[in-house]
Amino acid sequence: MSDRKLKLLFLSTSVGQLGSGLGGGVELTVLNIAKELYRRGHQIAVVAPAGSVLESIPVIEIDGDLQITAQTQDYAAPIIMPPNSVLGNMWEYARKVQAEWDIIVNFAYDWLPFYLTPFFNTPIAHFISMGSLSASLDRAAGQIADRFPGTIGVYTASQAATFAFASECQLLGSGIDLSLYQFCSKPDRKLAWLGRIAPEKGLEDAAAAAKIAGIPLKIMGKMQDENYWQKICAGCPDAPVEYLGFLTTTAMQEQVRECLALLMTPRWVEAFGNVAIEALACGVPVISYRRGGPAEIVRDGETGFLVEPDSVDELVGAIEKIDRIDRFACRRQAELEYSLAALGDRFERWFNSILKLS
Ligand code: HBI
Repeated sequence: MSDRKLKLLFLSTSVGQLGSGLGGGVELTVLNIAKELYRRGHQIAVVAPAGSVLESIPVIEIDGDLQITAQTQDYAAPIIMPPNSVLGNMWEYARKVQAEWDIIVNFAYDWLPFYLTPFFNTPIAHFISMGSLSASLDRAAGQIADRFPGTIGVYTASQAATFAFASECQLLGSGIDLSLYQFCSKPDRKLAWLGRIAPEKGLEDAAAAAKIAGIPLKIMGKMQDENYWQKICAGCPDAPVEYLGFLTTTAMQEQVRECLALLMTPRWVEAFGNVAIEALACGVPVISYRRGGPAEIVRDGETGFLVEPDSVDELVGAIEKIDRIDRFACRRQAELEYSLAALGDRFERWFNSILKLS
């Protein structure tokens, strides 16, 4: 594989500042890939909405109105561009500086970056961070998949399968900085749930399962939909649930590592489920609906359990037999499959193939 050092311009998600949690899993993905490729000697800069922070990685902050989140729109809804679109401003910046970079890497789940691609001279790689949600985006991305083969990357096969251009997608998986997650062999009697508090994440099922199992549930993540949260509390008043807020990775893993298991209750095809590998890295088994990314991550019966989607009873059944899982096997899977080194290799290989380097 070529060891040429590349100049990579990342364009971040358009729905929130990096560090706000509004960008969900893609924030962690952008941070981890930028950190790992920077460590390998590539030149990186990240273009993101003003107010973004990304540890030691240079961020070019762009003003403007945030984009509406795609998952709150109907599939056939027209694309809405706010008056002073931060997404438009980010791509105007990229157009101006494109000659200084080898590749532009798009992390926004939006129609505009795909539409603009043929107007650029510098190659553009698109990392799609969710399954199919928008007819307009699907069409524009399909045209790019045909015209620029190999330039679309995704997390998982089940995510790719939601698109007509599935066979054109590069499967890149994910990865985390394992040194940030401390293994715990002796958990307390509590469960964890991690993620944006929003309907597509199915939190109500985790609360119901915790109530039936009679085990406290610690909830962490960005409070994206307050009404949804209030409805869960009202619907399950005496569930043993506690919302701990949107924590830093260090603080989050201090809570998660002490848990019996992480519950994952996705209503949609979760593109990956970074929270699953964060739990495994702490030695925490994952109990998840057999749906989307988590179904490709969890080794059923070995590093957790996969259950019938939307079945609270099967979540409870898995909770009751969780001590059959060896917590060392969970940590080992994270080390084998989800290290930053493995992630960096996959992304370097992808960029080199786009630049037709060996
Ligand atoms: N919606 N329009 C839009 N653009 C994004 O970049 C976007 C989104 N919804 C969710 C999201 N990004 C991220 O939370 C996921 O990609 C992880």
